[in-house]
Amino acid sequence: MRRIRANAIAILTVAWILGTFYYLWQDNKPQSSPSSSASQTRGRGHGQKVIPGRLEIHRDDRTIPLIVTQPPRAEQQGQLLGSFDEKAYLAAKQLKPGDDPYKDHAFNLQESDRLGSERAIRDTRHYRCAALTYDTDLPSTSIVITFHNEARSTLLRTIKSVLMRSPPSLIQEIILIDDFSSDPEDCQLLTQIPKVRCLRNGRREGLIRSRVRGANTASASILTFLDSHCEVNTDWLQPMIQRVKEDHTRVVSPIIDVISLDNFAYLAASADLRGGFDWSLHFKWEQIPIEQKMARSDPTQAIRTPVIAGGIFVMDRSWFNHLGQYDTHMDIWGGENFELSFRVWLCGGSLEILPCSRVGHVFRKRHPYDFPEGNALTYIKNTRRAAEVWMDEYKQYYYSARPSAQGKAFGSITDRLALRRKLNCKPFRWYMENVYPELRVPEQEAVSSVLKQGGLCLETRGTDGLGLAECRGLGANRPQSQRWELIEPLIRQQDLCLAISAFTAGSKVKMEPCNTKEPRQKWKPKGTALQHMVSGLCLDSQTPMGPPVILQCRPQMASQSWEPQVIT
Ligand code: LR7
Ligand code: MN
Repeated sequence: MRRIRANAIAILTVAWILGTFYYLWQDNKPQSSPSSSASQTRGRGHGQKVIPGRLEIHRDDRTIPLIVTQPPRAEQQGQLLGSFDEKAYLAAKQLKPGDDPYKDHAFNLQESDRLGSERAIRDTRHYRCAALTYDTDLPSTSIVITFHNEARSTLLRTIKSVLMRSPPSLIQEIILIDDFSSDPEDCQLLTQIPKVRCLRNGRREGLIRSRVRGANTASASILTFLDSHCEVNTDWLQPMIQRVKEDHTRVVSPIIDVISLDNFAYLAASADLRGGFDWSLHFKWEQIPIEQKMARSDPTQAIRTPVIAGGIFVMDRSWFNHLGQYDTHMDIWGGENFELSFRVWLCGGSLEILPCSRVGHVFRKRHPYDFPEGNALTYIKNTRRAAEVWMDEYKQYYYSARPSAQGKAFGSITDRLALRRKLNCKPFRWYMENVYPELRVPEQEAVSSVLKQGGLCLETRGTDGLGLAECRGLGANRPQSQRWELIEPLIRQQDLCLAISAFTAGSKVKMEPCNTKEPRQKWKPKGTALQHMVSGLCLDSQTPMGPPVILQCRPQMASQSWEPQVIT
């Protein structure tokens, strides 16, 4: 009897110890798979979010991710790749000893091959991004990747990073468009990976027509475009789909991190950049304007951008189709990002960069492929089409910056002009004033004019005073005191310029020696009003004979209407 009791106690003790261990183990266990949508959408106030593979420091209430995105465990591999034989795929295309590793792809192929297809990369987002939550019912997306002779290892890494770092429910399919690469198997073999489809062009089409082909076959309601040598980072997709779900007219892109073309290191890009360009339609990254930067209290907020780089973006499929997809008369590479960006802004949409979404891209210094019509001619053809269709009178600056574009063939643009009319898109001037006022128009030839208000003219008095007076003289007989030269941003009279005396409403204006860098001297036309660029206030004559001041802009008011009349 005692023996039985002793045994029972021993059994109970063991069960208790095992139970305790099980309980503790449960508590530490990752709560769901790395990419399940549930783990991404747990609320902020629901305790700490546990993300597998992420090393975290808990300090105050902040969570600072250090290392992220461990490769999936062996058992997940099978599900990820299906029947695909990765080793055989990569082994079939190996560099031979003595081969130049940069020759075929303009990046170090040896290094890319050596890396493997699923390395861990640093989570480069701001730490606050990790605390954001997204809708549980985000729509899924079709990923469209076009390529021409991409290296197998970079192409595969692009695809695997998508499968590893996206909630599976958000990936409807990955559509590869093989733009007539030399080896059809580069694409074909990848269809053994679940969700991957491959379309091969029967001839070289270029990335623009290839993407349209991909978009036309996509079945998800949202399109995601990627270059063929990317690596997506933690939670890259949810922020973009969320923004597009909330407003289908938004076209969004991630911050594009840099993958070194030499050693394939994954490097964080600055979070303070947006897309810009110069008049030759050369894309460049530029600092966010200082006023916008100062107004940004939340580093996770979207950044408005005048143009997108072009390769990596998310767009509602119906919106993409409604806006006329791409200009399919553009060839091979280049210019389509301007055309799309102008069109989106002018026809009712917007473009933004989402700092909580990060995607790495191998930036190269040269094109590793040929352009059947030549690189320069192709770029000119494509950008000329963008300028001719969208830039109205501003296209003259494109031609001054790129004189060689004049007279070069660019095909018919009738259809695109009809599209622009059908969509009732705004004039390019609107884009210049509202989206990209920082893009300065080149200095024009100085033309003298009078600044007329009703029957009166703005004139200078004494050393630095100003006022309205009866307009005097005609043509060459106009007095010097009523002659103005409007050379943005300056309003000049010989060596003196119109300047505000202080940045507050009601401040007087005066004349002082010109200095293009002086913020007090910067003006721009706003309808018939003259707006001081920094204060945002407008030149106002107040009472007809009183000294002019700056006041809140009311373009309807007669006291703010200044009609420049050229003196002939
Ligand atoms: O004939 C071609 N057919 C193709 O399918 C030529 C190219 N391609 C593919 C190519 O394999 C690649 O996947 O098109 C994609 C883009 O070509 P890249 O990688 O040679 O170009 P890029 O990275 O220099 O190009 C940037 O600008 C292009 C202008 O046409 C496109 O918009 C690219 O998508 C764009 N890439 C990005 O925005 C990534 C960030 C780089 C920046 C800035
Ligand atoms: Mn690229």
